[in-house]
Amino acid sequence: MQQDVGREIAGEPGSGAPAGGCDVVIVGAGFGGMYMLHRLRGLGMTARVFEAGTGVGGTWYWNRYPGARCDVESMQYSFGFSDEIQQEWTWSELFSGQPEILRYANFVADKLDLRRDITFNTRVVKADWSEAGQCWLVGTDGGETVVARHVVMATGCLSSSRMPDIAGRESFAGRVFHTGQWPHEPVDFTGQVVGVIGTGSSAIQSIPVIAEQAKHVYVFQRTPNFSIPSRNGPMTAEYEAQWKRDYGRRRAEARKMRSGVIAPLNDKSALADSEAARRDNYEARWKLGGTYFMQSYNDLALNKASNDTAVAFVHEKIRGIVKDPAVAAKLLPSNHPIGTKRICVDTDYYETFNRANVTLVDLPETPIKEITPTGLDTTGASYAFDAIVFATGFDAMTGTLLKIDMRGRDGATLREAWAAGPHTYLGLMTAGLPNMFMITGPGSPSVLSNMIVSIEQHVDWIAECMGWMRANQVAALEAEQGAQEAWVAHVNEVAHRTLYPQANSWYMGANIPGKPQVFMPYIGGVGAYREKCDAVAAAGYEGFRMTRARAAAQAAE
Ligand code: NA7
Repeated sequence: MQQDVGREIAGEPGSGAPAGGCDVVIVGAGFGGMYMLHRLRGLGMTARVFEAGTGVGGTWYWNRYPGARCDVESMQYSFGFSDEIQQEWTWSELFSGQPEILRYANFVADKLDLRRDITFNTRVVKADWSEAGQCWLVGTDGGETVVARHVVMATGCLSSSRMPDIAGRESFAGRVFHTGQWPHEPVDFTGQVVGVIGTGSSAIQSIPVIAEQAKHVYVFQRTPNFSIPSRNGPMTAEYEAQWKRDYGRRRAEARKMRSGVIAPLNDKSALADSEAARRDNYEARWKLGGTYFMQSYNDLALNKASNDTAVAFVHEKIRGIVKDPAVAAKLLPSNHPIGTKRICVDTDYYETFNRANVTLVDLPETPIKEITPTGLDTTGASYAFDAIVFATGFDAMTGTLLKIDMRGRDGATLREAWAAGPHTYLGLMTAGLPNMFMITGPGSPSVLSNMIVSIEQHVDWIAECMGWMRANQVAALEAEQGAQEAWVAHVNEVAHRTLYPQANSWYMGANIPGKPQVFMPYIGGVGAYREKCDAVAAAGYEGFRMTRARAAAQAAE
């Protein structure tokens, strides 16, 4: 049983901020944490934000690798809550690169004067629930303990980067990088030989840029991925004005879409078109570029035969772009349906393999034996390089949350509660951990959606919930076990109606040895999910149990 120190610190449990503390501790100052802070201020609540980095921006603060870019259009991947912000900010490209998105995050932080409530360079390492105080005691790596009525985890879905367990990894004497923890100072690969491990989204974006600079690049590929050209380009004044004139309507429309992105849909099965019509359609989508390719037909994620037609088209494109047929053959993804691993979006990825200074090493053919002081040995050859880039991904969706030692009611830990995979109610809360909210947690659309749209929806829901709790003198709110298990079953059931679970993806936890293999995000769509969350709130927070503030409970006796 945890030592309950909340009574002394917090005094009588009420529904406002505990004595000597604040209403809310927010963990993380990415887009989720920033908007949460702003909303809470609007409610007159006090909040403290803790951020491990030295600045705001979250994902866009850490992922500074060459070529890092958002695969959702900037006019859509941006905050919609403030007309002033959306009218004032100007994007220079259709799909913005990391530096510009980070500038945008800083612009928002300045505009809303957010930094005065953010403690940078500080990680939250533990959080203990005090039953007596009905509040959390939040501990940081700086040794500070903060008392708060609520905790909001705005920790991001891809924030724990992962280094693979390859023998000899520590022995490499050259420079070592991970795409998710790229240095802040410019990295110059001029004249250098670089080994890139991984061919996920981060690798696919960075390899063409590194290859422009480096003397030679060795790409170590375990699983080929599907990638669609982004067709990025400069923002035109006309396109921007079109959006800005119509932002109100378009943001509302995006919130109802499955993906939170306004996209050209096609309400037709791929099998309903003739082969020639299908080819024309795929050609048009390939020219349009980006993730819209997956919306070529309405059943690419549902029907294997339909999906196969899209696979065949992309294979043909890869064969057409890559000049050496043997290299092209190695780049053809074949062990998962297209889109069931996050579809990649690139600028000149496949073209890069036509360069004389790029070599593809197929790991299934010649697996890695070990990393050596000078490079890497596979079963086929030894490679020497000056630098290694690990583009090996993240412990997605749960990694960062589980690093924090969270102990809820009766000492129940998050780690135990999630031993068989994340169990949440609506991806917002977990039973046993009262007043602990997650922004885009597992069990919500999160990574399958436009993250900013989903962040705004969660922040609005959480802020309204906290306002409601205060107005109704509720000290604590917690997911009911039954409601949670029904939601987990629904999340699973919907996922298994699709082809997604067929891939060994990070959506399934498959990239982390020993991680439970469950489909973590909610695939039911952003619009339907929002309706469900709103209905739960309208029904007096159905599926949540409440503890009334002591004064209110006494008055009722
Ligand atoms: P991903 O998509 O998880 O990609 C990681 C890549 O690293 C992937 O190709 C992996 O191959 C590869 N990998 C991982 N471990 C190893 C080892 N031990 N040996 C060789 N190759 C390995 O991460 P990203 O950062 O690219 O993208 C994450 C998300 O960020 C992306 O989906 C966007 O939403 C933005 P595997 O496929 O596991 O065989």
